[in-house]
Amino acid sequence: MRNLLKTTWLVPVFLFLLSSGHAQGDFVPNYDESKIPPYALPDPLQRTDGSVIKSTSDWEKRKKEIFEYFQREVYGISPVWDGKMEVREISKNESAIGGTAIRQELKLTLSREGRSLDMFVLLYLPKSAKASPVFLGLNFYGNHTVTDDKDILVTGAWIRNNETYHSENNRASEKGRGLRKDAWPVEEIIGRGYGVATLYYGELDPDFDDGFKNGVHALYPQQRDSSSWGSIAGWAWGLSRMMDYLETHAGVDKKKVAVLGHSRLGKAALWAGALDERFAMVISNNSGCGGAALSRRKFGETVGRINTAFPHWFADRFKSYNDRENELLVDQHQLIALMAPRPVYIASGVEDTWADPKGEFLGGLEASPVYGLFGKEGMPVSEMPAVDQPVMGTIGYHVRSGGHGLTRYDWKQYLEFADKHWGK
Ligand code: GTR
Repeated sequence: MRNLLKTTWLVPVFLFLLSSGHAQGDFVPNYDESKIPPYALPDPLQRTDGSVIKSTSDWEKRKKEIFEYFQREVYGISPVWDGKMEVREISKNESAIGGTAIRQELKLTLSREGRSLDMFVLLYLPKSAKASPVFLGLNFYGNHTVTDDKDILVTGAWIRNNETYHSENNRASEKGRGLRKDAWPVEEIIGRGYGVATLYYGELDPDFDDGFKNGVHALYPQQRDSSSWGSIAGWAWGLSRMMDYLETHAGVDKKKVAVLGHSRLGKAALWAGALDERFAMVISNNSGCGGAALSRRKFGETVGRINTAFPHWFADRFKSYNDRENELLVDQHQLIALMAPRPVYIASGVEDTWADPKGEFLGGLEASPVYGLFGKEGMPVSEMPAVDQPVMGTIGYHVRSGGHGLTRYDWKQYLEFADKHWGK
């Protein structure tokens, strides 16, 4: 009994480590550049039959090949939306952010074959006679965490339990209000003439392994197979539904919607950009493994590790590449290439070694030849820039000081990148 008492305290610690995805088990991450296994990257400009891509029209065929491969083997195939969306405004403030912005909360209800799903969107637009460009991104802990604004609804959606954000019994609480405002500098974004739209990602698909019974997957309860959509594809698919709505909004410049995400949501933003070309700009913040970082480097988090810690994120087939990255016919630079010729920004944190900053940089660099095909400069440098020295071609990149997170510094670069490409 004494022995039992001595060790039972380990159980919650173990469960915590498991849920945070960093439980190591037998897995020892490599953080040593000299121990990266030898690898050859698949060439984005060569088709699987060996033919070389020389024109943008050839690229369309290659792009389809790459996209379908990612869909089938990595993220999973998501359905073409064939349901109905009902929009209800649940609040409007014509004088938000000191009178400079219009704030709306909208409930988008998706329904299909007698099933439905609610999405609560928070939207800030600058008060302006013109339609505004918008940054669209999912948030981690609910819309009420994004700003101090007392009026924002705390929805009853399933949420991860988390002491910092005051969620208990898998429900968010009032106490979480404003706790993520540093990651969402709304006032600055509005001040620069941009709007911002966000939604809690767990409303699209709660982030746990439930056999794909809830969230957007429940709208399509048909039999699943090993290539069906995982959670990342579900979050990306939800971003497209938000875009369906934004396109109808007179205050939104639908040709200038940037999709942005941090970490697992950075992976989702990249996949959303690949799935949906209405996203005119794509921003990946610290997206790491399964995002911008090259899988073949096996630096920090690996394919095997991510599929073990998060078995619900990708298509089941992706698990067959655990520890067999070289057998994939793609690597993540080709995901970035799918955005071409649209501007894409990749950001790393120098201490965020789990996400492999260098691998994220190389993901962008190796996508650059495809931008070249369009007469555009992809990554404007061939060596990884120094810390806090952003570079901005049609592909932008920075590695900032500090670790994993979406910071004001990151936003500052995104605003500048958008100004640069959208002519402000
Ligand atoms: C980690 C996971 C990463 C990253 C991160 C996050 O635990 O291993 O791939 O997505 O979570 O989303 O914060």
